[in-house]
Amino acid sequence: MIFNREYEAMPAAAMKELQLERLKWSLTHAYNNNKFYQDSFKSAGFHPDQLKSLSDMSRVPFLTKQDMRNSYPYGLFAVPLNRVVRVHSSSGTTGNATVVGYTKNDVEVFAEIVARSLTCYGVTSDDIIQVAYGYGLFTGGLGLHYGSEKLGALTIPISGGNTDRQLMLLKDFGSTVIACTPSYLLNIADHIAKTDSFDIKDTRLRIGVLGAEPWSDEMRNEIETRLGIEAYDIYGLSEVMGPGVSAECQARNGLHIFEDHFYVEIINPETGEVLPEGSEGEIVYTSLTKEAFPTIRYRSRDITTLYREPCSCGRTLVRMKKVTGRSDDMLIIRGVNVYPSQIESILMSVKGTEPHYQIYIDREGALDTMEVKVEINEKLFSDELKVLDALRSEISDRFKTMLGISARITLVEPMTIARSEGKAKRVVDRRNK
Ligand code: DLL
Repeated sequence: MIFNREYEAMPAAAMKELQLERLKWSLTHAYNNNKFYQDSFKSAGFHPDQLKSLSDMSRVPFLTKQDMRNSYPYGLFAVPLNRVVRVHSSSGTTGNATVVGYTKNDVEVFAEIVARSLTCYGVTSDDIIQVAYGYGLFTGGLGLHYGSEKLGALTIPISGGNTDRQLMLLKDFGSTVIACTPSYLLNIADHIAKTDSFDIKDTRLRIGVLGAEPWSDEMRNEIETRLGIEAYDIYGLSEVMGPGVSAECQARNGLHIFEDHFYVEIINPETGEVLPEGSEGEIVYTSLTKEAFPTIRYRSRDITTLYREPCSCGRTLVRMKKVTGRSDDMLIIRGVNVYPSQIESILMSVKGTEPHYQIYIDREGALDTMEVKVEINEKLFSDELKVLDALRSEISDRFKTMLGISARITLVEPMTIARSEGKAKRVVDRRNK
């Protein structure tokens, strides 16, 4: 099933034409109605009338997270506040938070792209969707909520946390779909394993709509095996809209980007140069239809690859590879670049480990050190010391051969590592403290 065949299965040439037409509108709208864009276009010597083809986009200046912070709270809005009906915001752990706004029409587009995403996974109006992403300023809860309603599914707005209650509703309300972060779903799976009176087989759960943080294929296997469900990826970012910028389909080969609303480019994160399709790099977004908060050439910091081979699902939309990390999350350990998701893949490929881990980076003298704490299963923990030693060396050998770095591996008891109800905090970098 395809929610909006007209756009999702549009021939590539027609999509390019549509994008060019919408880009002209979006750039002109940003330029005419927002001072930041006007100044930044002018200082780059660019006027929206100069956009004649998609390749002219490389002349448009980038928008960065810092620009957004500097414009706190409403400096990047391009409509009067009385046309804005909703705001979301990302937490400001460093500096100001970013605030994003939506008009009535933006809210409608947001709901549609989430409904399209749900349809990608095979979810229909017959489903019962337990929305366990946080409701509030985070886009996850309300984003999934309105998308689910748009699809016509029964929507349960439980929000994140209160795991006992999640289990109760899973059973009593007959939820067939759960939407939350992958780390929270694992947390729920652990809870189920500890609760004698609860058997997942007594529920109707069949699909997980998981995203908001990187998660590996190994993590997917673990979730699917433990809960007997299909786990699908949903991606998005508040600056661009929220969840539903792209979604995996049942072919499970990358995520389709809803190109009638977002124009994407891949750039070299060091130089800003646009790279040909098929190259790995930072994905840059330009909104095509957003009214309240246009995002023009926004540098997401997310690293991925785009490709256009035909997909068996029938969608013609460009696909992006699963995002395995942000360029900001990349750890440089003694000169070696490592993403937390690579560490996750290694840990999960070793038998006996649990999918809960945390990475600690320190500096001793001039040298970076890395410690990886990982939970191991209960049975192993009570095993002899030499079994644990063997496991530790197996993990540490894999780090050396696969990543080229040495790490101190600490095996810890189940339930030692803090659990999340939203995005997991995997890395504790203590180098500049
Ligand atoms: O996390 C929106 C969202 C909510 C997506 C619910 C999916 C589900 P932000 O809080 O602004 O928005 O964080 C955006 O999270 O730039 C990525 O680095 C990361 N991210 C989001 N989805 C995925 C995913 C929401 N499926 C940032 N895989 C993005 C990997 C993801 N990383």
